[in-house]
Amino acid sequence: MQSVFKDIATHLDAAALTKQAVEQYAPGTFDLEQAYAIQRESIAHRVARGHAIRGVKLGFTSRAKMKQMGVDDLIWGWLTNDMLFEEGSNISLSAFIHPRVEPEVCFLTKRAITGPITALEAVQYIEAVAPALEIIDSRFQNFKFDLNNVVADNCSSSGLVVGEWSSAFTALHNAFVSLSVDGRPVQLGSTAAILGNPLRAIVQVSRLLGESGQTLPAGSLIMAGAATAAEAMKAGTYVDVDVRGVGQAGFHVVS
Ligand code: OOG
Ligand code: MG
Repeated sequence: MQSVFKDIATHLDAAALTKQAVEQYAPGTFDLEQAYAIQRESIAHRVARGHAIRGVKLGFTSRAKMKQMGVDDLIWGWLTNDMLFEEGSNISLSAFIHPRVEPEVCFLTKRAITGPITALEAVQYIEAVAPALEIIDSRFQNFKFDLNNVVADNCSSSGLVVGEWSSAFTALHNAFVSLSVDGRPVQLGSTAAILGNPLRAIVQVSRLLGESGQTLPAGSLIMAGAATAAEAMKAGTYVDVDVRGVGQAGFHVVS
């Protein structure tokens, strides 16, 4: 890897660590393939600090998210165990730059994904599904980025809260989703907004892993992408997601 890309990975990793937003890179600084290489290098920094890889996340799997952020391509990034927060816990804004929260579903794999799988096979690879909240925190100023920048920044990944696991796979094709703040719904949607059915996230992940020559072990998490736009996190509130027929998950935002 060219040292200029190594430096970008170090710079983005430092932005996450110090919670200082940085400027987006100018178009042409790196292409999409180089952005994924920068992403992997920034994850290597986390792993070197003792954090284990726990799975992957997809981004821009719903129109609502594409529209909110102005990016139309599906993206993927890595989840590490330092991103996991307990359901119902207090999550401090001080751990982030300008965090937002969005409603998702999370899968737990039961078999290693080592090559492309079809939609019909997807469920055979899944141990369980859970309602989930993703905390995204772009390392870029004003939460603004283009496709290559957000990919290099590990797709804004910064935290997740996962509710109770179940095998409610059949509910997923069109489950009502609500994101509430202090019990008041702020974003409403359906799991159908996520690739038509969030189970397709498994298919997409298998394809992307295959293309990049990587595999995902059994027991990994897969975040399918948000069903609705994200909301800024505010101290003193309680945020929760309800995925009807699948369950609920929430956390307290503290300063
Ligand atoms: C990029 C990450 C997108 C999703 O669920 O669509 C994403 C961002 O919006 O900052 O996580
Ligand atoms: Mg997300």
